[in-house]
Amino acid sequence: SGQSDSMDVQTGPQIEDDRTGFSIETLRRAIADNLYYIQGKFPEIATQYDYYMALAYTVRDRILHRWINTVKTYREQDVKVVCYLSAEYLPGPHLGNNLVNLGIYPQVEQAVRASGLDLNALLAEEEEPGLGNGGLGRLAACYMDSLATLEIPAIGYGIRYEYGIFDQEIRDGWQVEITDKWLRLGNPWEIPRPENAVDVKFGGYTESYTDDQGHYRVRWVPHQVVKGVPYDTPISGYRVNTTNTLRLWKAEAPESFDFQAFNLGDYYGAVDTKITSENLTKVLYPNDEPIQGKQLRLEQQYFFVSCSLQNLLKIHLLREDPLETFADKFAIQLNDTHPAIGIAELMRLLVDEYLINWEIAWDITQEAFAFTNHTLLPEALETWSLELFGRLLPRHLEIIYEINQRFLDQVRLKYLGNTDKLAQLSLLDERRGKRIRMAHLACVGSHAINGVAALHTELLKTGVLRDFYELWPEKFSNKTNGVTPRRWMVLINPRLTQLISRNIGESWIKQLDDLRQLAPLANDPSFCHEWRQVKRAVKQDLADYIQTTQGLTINPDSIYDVQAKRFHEYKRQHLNVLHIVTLYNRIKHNPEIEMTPRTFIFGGKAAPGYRMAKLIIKLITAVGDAVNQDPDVCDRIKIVFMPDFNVTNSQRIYPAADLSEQISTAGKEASGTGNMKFSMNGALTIGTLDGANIEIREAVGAENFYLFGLTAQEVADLKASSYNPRAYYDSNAALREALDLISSGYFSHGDGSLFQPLVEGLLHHDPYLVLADYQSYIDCQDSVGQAFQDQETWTRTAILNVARIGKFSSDRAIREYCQDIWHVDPVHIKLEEYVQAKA
Ligand code: NBY
Repeated sequence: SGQSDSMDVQTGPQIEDDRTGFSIETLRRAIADNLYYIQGKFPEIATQYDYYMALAYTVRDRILHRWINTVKTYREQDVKVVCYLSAEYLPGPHLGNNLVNLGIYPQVEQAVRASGLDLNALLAEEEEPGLGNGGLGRLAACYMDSLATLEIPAIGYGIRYEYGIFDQEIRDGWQVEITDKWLRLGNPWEIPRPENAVDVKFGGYTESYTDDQGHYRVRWVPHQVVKGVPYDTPISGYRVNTTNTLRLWKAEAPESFDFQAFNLGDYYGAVDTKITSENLTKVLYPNDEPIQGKQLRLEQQYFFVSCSLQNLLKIHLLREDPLETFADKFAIQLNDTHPAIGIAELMRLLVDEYLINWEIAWDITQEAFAFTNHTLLPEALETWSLELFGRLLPRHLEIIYEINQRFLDQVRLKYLGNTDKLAQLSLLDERRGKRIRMAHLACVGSHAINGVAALHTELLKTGVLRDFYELWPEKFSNKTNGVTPRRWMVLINPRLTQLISRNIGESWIKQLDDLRQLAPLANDPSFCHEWRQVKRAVKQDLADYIQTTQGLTINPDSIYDVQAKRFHEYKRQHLNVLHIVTLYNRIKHNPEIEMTPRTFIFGGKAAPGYRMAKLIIKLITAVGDAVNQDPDVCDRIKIVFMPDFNVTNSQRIYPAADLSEQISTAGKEASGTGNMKFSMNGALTIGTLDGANIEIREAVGAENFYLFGLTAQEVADLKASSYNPRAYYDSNAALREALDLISSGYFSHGDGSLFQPLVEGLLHHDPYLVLADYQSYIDCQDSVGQAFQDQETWTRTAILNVARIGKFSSDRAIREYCQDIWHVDPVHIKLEEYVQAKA
């Protein structure tokens, strides 16, 4: 398995090294050593967390060996490197994933048992780095996994937030936010590299000067300087030696500034600088839409992008490559517009600091950058006011003016006299105060632009980016998202993994299309029986967990109907609630009614300032309180809200789901990635023709997918023809009854006002067409309920879903990025004997 390429060459008696060996005894001794020498503890006083740390360091040592060989090889071979720029990463807990990738899960399990411990208990001790909001941050993590597994040289650059996404608690049915102190007990997976710190400038002014050769130059005199310190985390690949780097930047005060203040006797000023500097990377903004006008957010973006680009230039020059070849050595991917300031920053570095002329610098920049868009909601496109931007980044504002002027000159040639086109394409939005459009900057400065699902890319071309598509159709391509099967199948669903591998071997873990070999087994009764047993066991696990954590009893034979994702009106968790209330009304009207038992499981966070999203959470818990207790219901319906949906908690949920709710208004969800995780674990999908749902349905077959709702085109048409939600209410008795029950105060102790904003919003505005899709959704859910009665057919359908889901591996997505956008090739990493490596 490539664990020790050159070790077998050695002859003679051999004791495995404590830091590289894989035998159970060596691992056991390494854990004991690390407990003693790293944690400074002995068994009598060691906590589970101490043992987790000891084990984490044991695994890290094995990874380090591969990591160092990887870095060495990249240096020596002068390879082209992918640089993924993302303000967010949600890697999830590292330990279990690294055990899977290294192929030492069984050995470590035994070594831990030999130490009198339980591996699952130790795994549960890890605090996950919640350095992202949702899909966008998790996508970055899946892509880092696939890059390493495909042996592609890559660096992920981001921000080391001291506080990640808040922990969610539910109190009295409402979301309460708790600060996420994930670094409190230390982080064994990161290595600080203070020697590679860089300075980042902010504020001040620019001035021009003439250099020795008589060239006109600009110098930026900043008001403040912040130091960026990199913290590196190894990203292992699956059963390969390749171990890439996730480099996250922490902001600190630069020493020189402190000294200045101290010398002047300004102690408070010095400490103050330190505090303001460190504030920069203190906390992740918990919004999954741009935050209007928050200076600190722009500071975060510029900070990590400047650190990263300075770092790349340093690497490039260390290799003694000329600057002109920069784009041959680095492919820089912008994960949404959050790092788009990088385009102006690379121009500044090349033109002002490295004295390259503008045209050459611009060619390098355009060739290096590529841009991924993740949203279709026009209100979610990032813009910055000129005033704020110019105050913080005066030189970048000048550079953006220059980029814009040259760009618009080009546009003018193409669209003679068409001033509307100029205004539409400009990097500056001249309406509603002057603002910089970051998506326009990203498009102009990149050689490639992509959406994240086929429909999304098509809608970009005809919607928010249509003018750019008209100008440069060749820049556009689709890259449908994918997720890593290592974490989302192998790690989280060992039962299913073993069943699959016992039948078709293990190749699917790296070649997910090989799951196709399962298709014939869908007709094999004994395989189907085993599949059902696996599902049943996994559902029992979740039932046990819910019993222990919430004291709620759920029925593992009921349909687990799951909606787990951020709370957003366009994702329509409230449509799901209307279905629940409709079923409840049916029971109240006819207590004897036949109904397939269902457990509705919700999970997800709302942005702290998003009132409607928080009210929808309250509605779910309120309906749950009423329905779960009602003796008439007789356990036919149960509602569970799983608090604090994050990577760790999601890992219990995906494997247990029977039904995956992907019910966004068509044309609003760029792709979705949870939809893929559910399908991979054998859930059937109920969904609209939105995002990647469309491609999932195509892949698994229309007959194996529960489709409902308006199409994106029908949504657009209905909105254009003055949609009247009230008419649906008036003409649909069940819908009316459901909404009336909510307004009546039935779920709010008689308080008829609590859910008014929600109900009134639906009746009078309903921007996401909940009422228009209601009946179609109910009908579809009724057929789901029917279908679940026939377990044989249901299981067959689930197996076919898994057999045909191969396309949605992030390996496929990354291969497409490599071929079409980055033009990078795999680099095989051989392991040197580590004693030699050290010498
Ligand atoms: O990106 C999500 C999309 O909604 C989803 O459809 C897609 O599958 C996924 C991956 O492509 N977008 C998303 O998660 N966005 C954010 O989390 C986000 C975070 C911060 C900001 C904007 C969006 N921000 O402006 O600060």
